[in-house]
Amino acid sequence: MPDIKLFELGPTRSSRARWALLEANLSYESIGNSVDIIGSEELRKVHPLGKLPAAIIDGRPLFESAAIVTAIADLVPEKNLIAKPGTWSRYLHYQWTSYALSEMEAFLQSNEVNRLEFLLPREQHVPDIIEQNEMLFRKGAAALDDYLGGVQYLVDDRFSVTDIFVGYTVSWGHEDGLLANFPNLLGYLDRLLDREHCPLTRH
Ligand SMILES: N[C@@H](CCC(=O)N[C@@H](CS)C(=O)NCC(=O)O)C(=O)O
Repeated sequence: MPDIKLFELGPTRSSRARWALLEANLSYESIGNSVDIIGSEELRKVHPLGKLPAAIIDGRPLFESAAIVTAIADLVPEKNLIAKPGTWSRYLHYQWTSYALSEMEAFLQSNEVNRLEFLLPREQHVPDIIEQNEMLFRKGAAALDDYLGGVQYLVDDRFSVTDIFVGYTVSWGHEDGLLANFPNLLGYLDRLLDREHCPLTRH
């Protein structure tokens, strides 16, 4: 069994890694689970910005939730949680995780940074950016909604860690009230929420 330590906290993006570990049926040591872990010395040794999630897998540090869920899925090839390395389907995994991060989640993150004092002091907020972020998120979401009109899941039309990653982004958009007019995204989210280990919240 691999030795896995996960720096995590509740519903943050670390829940992607926790969900992948549960689907993989891999046990792990949970580190943190308190807001004090963010930015701590201990976490900075693994993630240079002190953000969550971060993991140590067989002694090797890894950060960014996309990298962590990919590594977890590759630990258990028999579970079919990700397309095999070197296949076109694997490139589609990278395509959709990169797409969700850059064309959708980046705008949600910018909104959060410009709303919460916890992340940035109020005097550094740029409230005018929020409307533009919502418009750009919807643009990215519209293309994903179109794609999900023809399939149930993103790669090879079967559940994989690609859906764990992208599902979190879609759920965050829903929480921010940005999924009106995207019925396929709402249906996709429902399918993910029906899964036993899904940590996402029904909004
Ligand atoms: N792209 C990163 C985002 C990491 C991130 O921003 N995590 C948040 C929690 S959801 C965090 O630790 N925020 C604390 C901060 O920004 O200082 C990932 O997907 O792992």
